[in-house]
Amino acid sequence: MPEKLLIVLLLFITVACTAQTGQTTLDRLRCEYRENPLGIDATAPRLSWEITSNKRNLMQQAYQIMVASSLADLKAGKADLWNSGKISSDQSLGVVYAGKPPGTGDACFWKVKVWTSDGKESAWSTPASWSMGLLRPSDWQAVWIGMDSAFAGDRPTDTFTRLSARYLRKDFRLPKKVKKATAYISGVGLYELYLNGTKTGKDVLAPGPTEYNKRTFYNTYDVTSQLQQGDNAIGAILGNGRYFSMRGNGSGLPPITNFGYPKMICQVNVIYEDGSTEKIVTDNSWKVTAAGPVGTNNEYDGEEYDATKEMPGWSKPGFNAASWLPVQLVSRPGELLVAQMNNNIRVMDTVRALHVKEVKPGVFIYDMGQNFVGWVRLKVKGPRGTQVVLRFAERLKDDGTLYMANLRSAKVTDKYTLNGKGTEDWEPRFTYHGFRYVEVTGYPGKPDLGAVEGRVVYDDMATTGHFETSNDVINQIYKNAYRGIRGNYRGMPTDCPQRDERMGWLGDRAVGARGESFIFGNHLLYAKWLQDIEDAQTPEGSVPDVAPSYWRMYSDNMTWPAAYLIIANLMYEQYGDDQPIRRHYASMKKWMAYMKDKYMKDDILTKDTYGDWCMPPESPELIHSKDPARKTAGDFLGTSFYYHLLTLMESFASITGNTADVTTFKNLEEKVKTAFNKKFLNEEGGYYANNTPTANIFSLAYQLAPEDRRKQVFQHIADKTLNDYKGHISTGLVGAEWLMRTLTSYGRGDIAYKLATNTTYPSWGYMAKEGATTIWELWNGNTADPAMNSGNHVMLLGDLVVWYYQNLGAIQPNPAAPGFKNIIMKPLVVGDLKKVDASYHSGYGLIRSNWEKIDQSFKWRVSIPVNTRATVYVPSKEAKNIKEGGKPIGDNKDVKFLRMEDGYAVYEIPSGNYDIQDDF
Ligand code: RAM
Repeated sequence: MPEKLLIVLLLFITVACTAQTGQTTLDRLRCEYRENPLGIDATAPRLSWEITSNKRNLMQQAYQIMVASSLADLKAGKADLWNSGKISSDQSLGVVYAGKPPGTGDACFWKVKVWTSDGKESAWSTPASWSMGLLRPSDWQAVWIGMDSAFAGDRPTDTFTRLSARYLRKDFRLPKKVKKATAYISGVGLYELYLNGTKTGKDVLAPGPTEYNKRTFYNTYDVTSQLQQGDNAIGAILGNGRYFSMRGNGSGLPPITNFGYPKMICQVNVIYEDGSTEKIVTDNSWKVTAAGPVGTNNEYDGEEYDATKEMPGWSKPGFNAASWLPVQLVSRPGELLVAQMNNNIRVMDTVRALHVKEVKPGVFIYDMGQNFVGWVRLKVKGPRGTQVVLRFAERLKDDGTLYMANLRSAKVTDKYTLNGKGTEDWEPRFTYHGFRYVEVTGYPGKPDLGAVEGRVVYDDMATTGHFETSNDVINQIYKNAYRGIRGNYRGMPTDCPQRDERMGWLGDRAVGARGESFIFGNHLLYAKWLQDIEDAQTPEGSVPDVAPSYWRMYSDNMTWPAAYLIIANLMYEQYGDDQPIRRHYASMKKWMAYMKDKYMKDDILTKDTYGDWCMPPESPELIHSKDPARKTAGDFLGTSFYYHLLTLMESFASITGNTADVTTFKNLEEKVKTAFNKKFLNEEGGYYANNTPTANIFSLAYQLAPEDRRKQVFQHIADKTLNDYKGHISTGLVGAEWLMRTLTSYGRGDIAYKLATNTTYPSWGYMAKEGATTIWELWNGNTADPAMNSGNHVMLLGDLVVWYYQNLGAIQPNPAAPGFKNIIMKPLVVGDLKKVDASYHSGYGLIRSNWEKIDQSFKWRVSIPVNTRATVYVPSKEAKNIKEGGKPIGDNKDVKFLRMEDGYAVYEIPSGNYDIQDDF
């Protein structure tokens, strides 16, 4: 067919289809908030879709879902699993599957169509799918295998533990043609699966880390294309990850739980073309060796790889494994082996070095241009047996060599021994580093710039947010935040990625998670982490400060474990997902009761461990302030947090239908509030505790202060910040949780803007000015003692990113209609800020807010996804000059004027794109 004719034909088809669907399309079908997930174990999974349209004012009025066990059936309109019929509902997020319960391993194909408020019926969506995992323990014919002892060269009990990777393998025959093959695998600490010589999937550092003695994850992969009729081989490499401890006794660190030697379980379910089936399972016919090239691997200390020990063909059929040992059948790690519902980590980005310098003979330092997390890929050519050593650091010393002091005992050293055959490309598997600079020694000759390439690894999740303003300081800080946040996702949110710590500290995320959730689709990671927290709860009810509890820190603190409730609430508000609240309600309630019984005295919660952690200290070398005037009392923090959590529990109780609890929580709230005000409100001065901004912030943010006192209390925050702290931040991570939003909601967005754009100490801008490309652990990270001074922490961000999106960007979920079903859009037009371009991809679609202030006019382009509405605050003295699409806004029938409020004209607008302008 001539090309022109084809184009005309395609155009005709497109026009015809568009006409039929009214330019409304269904897109991004998700099951359990993932795209075509494999091996899920939710038997009533939640289905979601997005509707896009070029029409305004469009709501979904009904939907129909069809689910079939084969794609052909679904396409033919047969739904043997579920045909929901036409359901009148505007729900398009998290619709619970209500068909026939799918069985173990079953594939489910689904499609959806909707009826919209313009009276139209959409076409069916493109089909999507999911598959079930192994639902019952009896579906596992595979057993756990490994070797419960050390191999030659291992030093499992040293302070710096060393344990080589274990290679496991087996040959097998598949007598017939394979139609479909699915691998279910878990290997702890970490595994890589190989079939017939190739690695399965793109995941790295899999599976996700868990409270192993309770729960272990398995992953599911479609391996059909990796198998063949006839001879096959399966193999796996097991690394230590967080299962086999990175440190033994005597490290001076809190002891890291050692769960034991690496082990795995794997089952490949094969379906032949003729319908018969077969299972390839881990059992005692497998063999194991630790004599392969991947030697010791330790997340703190690095990985060693000896290419002279490579075993060509080890995961291909027919390999001679005579020197390998038979595996042992070993005990399972914990009670539960469950499907991992959050994505694994992947290589998400690559970074090229800016320059390389030979700082001493044979010592080459690469500057990667940014602090990031992952590793480097090494390219090298040279004689067999040559060893190249790579070390990593965040900073350099004055002489240009690596500054390692703040990494504490972490050795962060990768070693590669060449096999000498041509150009060799290598990257590690079972370690990761947090670094900007790479030191290369032992390299044969002079390495060129391309000899190392940065590999950025973090949990596979979408970047959902975009944020840019006319202010360079804010833009730079945003980039630093973005890098720091992604770098601290390691299947759990870690505090830091570089030193001998890297733990899932709860407090760091109590507020951070909310800001992060604008930038990254972190829903499933945090849902997973809430489970880690519950798994780490003691039978008595104590919740640790670190989860998974690899460091057993049960200090019975109030402010760190508060993250458990705060993040469950965030999942609800940001993603419209109430499952975490439902799942964890009982455990949260138990924790609240535990803390009350143990630490509440006269309605004051007396316990606190960390204070307002890492507030700016009085002198540059200090880690923590010693000045009592800067510190906020522990019982103040404990009680204000306890009160806030009671209000969350009250709302969780009504969400979950625990109506009796609503009153109980409410009554206790009243008592705590009374005691709090009695103890901490200075009646005369009108401030709280010792009048730190942190103390006053919480009494306002948590609505503890009596209404008639609030203005006065707020004045103290403003005065102290402007006078005592010369317009600078005075809080640590706790106070920062509500700082920017409190300043803004009390009418001093200008002070918030000052803090956000400062470049003098202490400020986020100061970090950037001093060369930071991430966020520091300490405000004085460039001068403080290296004993606790990471260059890549996110906790001090506080609510800055929330403020960027919600206030500057004007994209805020309305908790009354969670998941951005209703969006509050109230831009803070402040200081010399001329422009903000923010967008956020919500579960309903892309929300955009792009404003610009030019002289006497305010221009605002807004996009509201189909099936949502927004309450829009247009900065205006009087509404009369406001236009939309060049015409008076009042002419627009889709826009409803609600009221004037505090210098804003407030409208309700339905879905669509709007061009708003106010000339004042
Ligand atoms: C340090 C880190 C971490 C913090 C704890 C209390 O280990 O700064 O982020 O949460 O202390």
